[in-house]
Amino acid sequence: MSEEMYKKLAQTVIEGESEDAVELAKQALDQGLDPLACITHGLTKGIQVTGELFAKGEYYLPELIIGADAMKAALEILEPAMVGNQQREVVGTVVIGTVEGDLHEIGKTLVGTMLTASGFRVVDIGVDKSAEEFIAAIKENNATIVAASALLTTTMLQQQKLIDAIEDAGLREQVKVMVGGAPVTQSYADQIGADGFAEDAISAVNLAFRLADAPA
Ligand code: B1M
Repeated sequence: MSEEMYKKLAQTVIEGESEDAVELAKQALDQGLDPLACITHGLTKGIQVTGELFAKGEYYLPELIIGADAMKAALEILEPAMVGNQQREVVGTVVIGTVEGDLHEIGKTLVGTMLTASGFRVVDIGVDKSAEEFIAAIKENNATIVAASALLTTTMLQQQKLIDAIEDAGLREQVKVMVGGAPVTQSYADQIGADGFAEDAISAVNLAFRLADAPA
């Protein structure tokens, strides 16, 4: 039953059907399905197919936009169900955002939600954020971890810029830097001097616990 639901959820994203996506997300929760599994095996598969069709030239920007909108609409139903399970003390404060020049928000928001559900205080500063905006949020919230997302090969260079700016601001001892996003790799993270790389939201939570020196 769950496999069928995952496929249907993926299809709503591929077809950009926001209303159906919301309806199915509600049904999935009513049926007791795990919201994270619905996201990873359903919605994420759908947006991956959308991205592949876009790369092949079979889909254009409007299809990418309505696919992302359908995914976001379903996430609005599923994500609160994950956070609702939270029963922990605050582990640490994470400032999360997507780097300058990059408007991709879905993965960053999902990572933020999972961190919240795992007991972190998360300050989500949004998308297209400059190094200066990250630094202002780190200072304002006394954050110990900063998580920078980048989805474009061009904008991942901003992650390096952010680390350099954090060093210049004298904050490198205070804050651990984790990076992620589809084009980012462990070797790139090592190259730019990040403290960690996570390829998905679950690994991001595990990494944040390691960086916070707290038991998962
Ligand atoms: Co864009 N886009 N897009 N797009 N888009 C990609 C990234 C692309 C790979 C599509 C493709 O060609 N196949 C391609 C990039 C190519 C490249 O750089 N090599 C691309 C392009 C080219 C573009 C535009 C340039 C298109 C254009 O205008 N011609 C443009 C750029 C705009 C900009 O940012 N300046 C653009 C625009 C858009 C939309 C706005 C239409 C839309 C985003 C809508 C939104 O977010 N509100 C969009 C979408 C939806 C995609 C794809 C299809 C899906 C991204 C997504 O949401 N995935 C994407 C193709 C793909 O990735 N397969 C694509 C689902 C999400 C759950 O996964 O974001 O990877 P993801 O996050 C994961 C992990 O990466 C990780 O955990 C998350 C959860 O598992 N993670 C982290 C992410 N951040 C993390 C941070 C961490 C740790 C882990 O801590 C630090």
